[in-house]
Amino acid sequence: MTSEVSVIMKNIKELKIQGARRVAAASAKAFTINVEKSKTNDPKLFLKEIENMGEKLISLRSTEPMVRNTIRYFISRIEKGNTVREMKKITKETLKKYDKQFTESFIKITEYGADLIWEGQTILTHCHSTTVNSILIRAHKHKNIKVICTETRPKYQGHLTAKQLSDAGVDVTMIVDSAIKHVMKSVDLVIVGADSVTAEGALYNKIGTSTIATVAHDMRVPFYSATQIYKFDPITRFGKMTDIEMRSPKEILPKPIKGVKVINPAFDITDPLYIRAYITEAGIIPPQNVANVAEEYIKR
Ligand code: RUB
Repeated sequence: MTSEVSVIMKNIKELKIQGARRVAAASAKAFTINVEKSKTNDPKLFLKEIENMGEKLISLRSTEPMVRNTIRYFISRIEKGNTVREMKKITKETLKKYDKQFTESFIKITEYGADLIWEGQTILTHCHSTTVNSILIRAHKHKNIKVICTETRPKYQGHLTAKQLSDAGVDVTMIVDSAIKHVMKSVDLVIVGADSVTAEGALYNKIGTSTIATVAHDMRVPFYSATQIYKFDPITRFGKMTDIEMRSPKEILPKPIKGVKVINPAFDITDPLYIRAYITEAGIIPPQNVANVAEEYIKR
């Protein structure tokens, strides 16, 4: 493994690279560097080597099917090569195609999401999603909007959200995560990101998302999640669930309190019942349809 790849992996693990999209893009980069640097000329050994690398990248953030889907996307194409030389060439071509889809899907989601927001509305968001921020900044260019964002304990990803929005000129207010119910009466719609979407249309996203969705539902506020189709997790079709990443207790209690146990799940699951729709590159899709649309879309 090259030092560049080790740095990328460390940064993913330590959340210096965070958010499903950025983690997937960084994993694609690490994976392709490794492919390029492989010294073996034996196709079988080469495939074994890159599969191991893929597994390592996937295991860094277990709740990220976008990484798993990305690695599969590469390996399924690379396998078609007969020699290592051919396989390396396929990897380069695949990376170009992947980057193009990655950018195009982001632009489409940004447009569709911004169109859902009306003049004068207040939007609530949670954590840091590059996709949601892009939607909010685009909406702000054409309309007067206000954004409320959570600080997002324990790692405060909401600070990054707030800073980026404020730098772009958006009117942004930060709250503690537990103030959700207090502010919901002044919210017109909720838009959060996504880490994973299941076959039933359930959403895996930053811990606290499902509480926000429940409160929004109780107070009749529409709840949307902005997601690339690539976050759909195909294993959920067969009853398997995405693992929820459990992070270090130190993120919550840097100095342990004697006798106190800590659990620190990074993500939670929002029932499809609470989700108005997913904002995707294929359009605004109700949770019930997301699996079918994803499978059709990925085949193209
Ligand atoms: C980030 C998070 C984001 C999604 C979507 O969690 O939950 O909402 O990853 O982000 P963490 P994006 O900080 O633990 O990675 O839209 O950028 O893919």
